[in-house]
Amino acid sequence: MSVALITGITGQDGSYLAELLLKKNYKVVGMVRRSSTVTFERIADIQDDIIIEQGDLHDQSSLVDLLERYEPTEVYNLAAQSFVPTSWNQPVLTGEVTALGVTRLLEAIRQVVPRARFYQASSSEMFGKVLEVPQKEETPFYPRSPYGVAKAYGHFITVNYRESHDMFAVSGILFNHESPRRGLEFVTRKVSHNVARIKHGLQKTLPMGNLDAQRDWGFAGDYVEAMWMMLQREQPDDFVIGTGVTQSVRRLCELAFGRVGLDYKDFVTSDESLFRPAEVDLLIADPTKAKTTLGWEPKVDFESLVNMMVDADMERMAAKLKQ
Ligand code: NAP
Ligand code: F7E
Repeated sequence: MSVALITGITGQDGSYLAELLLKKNYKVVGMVRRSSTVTFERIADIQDDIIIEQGDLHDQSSLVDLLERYEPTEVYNLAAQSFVPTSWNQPVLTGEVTALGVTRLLEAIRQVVPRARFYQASSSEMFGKVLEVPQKEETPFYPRSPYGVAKAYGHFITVNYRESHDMFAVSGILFNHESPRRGLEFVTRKVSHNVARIKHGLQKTLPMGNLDAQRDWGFAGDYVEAMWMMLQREQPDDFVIGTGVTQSVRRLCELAFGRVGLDYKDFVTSDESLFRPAEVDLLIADPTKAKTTLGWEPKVDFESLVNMMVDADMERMAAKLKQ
């Protein structure tokens, strides 16, 4: 039986990946960090089908212990401090978890299960102030935040373990991907959640940052399939995963408010504090290699994604108000 260890299983991607691997009959072990309250909302439906173990990317011995006990055949490193604005306020923590945490895990794998296949959750934020449009596997990095810098470290240490120790270690350079399970602070979910609040009369305005920023947004459920596909190949390799289409935050607002019959211009206000010290203005993927070599393509387009998220938040809000 294939055994997968997922770090970050309580996050958006961890929950979708765990569901995918269960369908493929994997034994799924999810690493969670200790907290005073339970953070299993996203994995509530599958909690009885997976094994949940405590561990932390700060703590090497917890990683070694998990690998020794479960001997996973595949390890997916999805855990990270993943919110870009927080990385300016907590740059050292971001480096500890999002960068050095990757080395801790790779080193533990090298010592305990060197034949295990390793997936690193790299990010389009590494392209930052882009040096090429669209961005592909060979595009040089120019990260614009401590988060992007930490991810560039995680990317290169993964390449380095592959080349130094002959490990099956790969990096998926994923562009923004969203879902109704996205954290509330990220822009798509912030908008869908607040559209539902405004439509239900719970608030009147939505303060936003840079509406001109452009992102290549896809659906998280599609993107976890690419993670799995990358670990099934004969040779380890890195892939850019995205849709190849870019949209502005303004267009996101227009579509999301439009979905419930409202005009975003009547509600969205500008809040200087939400602008970033250094912005990533334009991201757009060239996913040709993923399509031709991996056979991966996104199934959900941007408008369907926005509709899915707004509809889910409208339902959640209606259910909450009924209680
Ligand atoms: P997310 O929802 O923020 O989930 C992050 C996960 O990491 C959570 O389960 C969190 O646990 C866990 N975590 C944080 N610090 C930890 C630590 N010290 N030790 C162990 N676990 C820790 O992120 P996501 O959107 O699912 O993204 C998954 C991964 O892909 C992340 O590495 C992210 O940086 C990367 N990525 C995401 C995107 C995207 O658009 N979503 C694009 C490219 C790359 P708690 O639940 O306890 O907080
Ligand atoms: O911002 C602009 C903001 O926070 C997107 C993470 O998953 O994807 C994500 O990083 C854009 C930025 O995601 C608001 O300035 C405007 O240009 O949703 P976001 P992100 O920073 O792109 C990458 C690939 C990752 O790897 C990360 O882990 O939206 N924006 N107004 C705003 N953003 C937020 N959050 N809130 C606003 O009010």
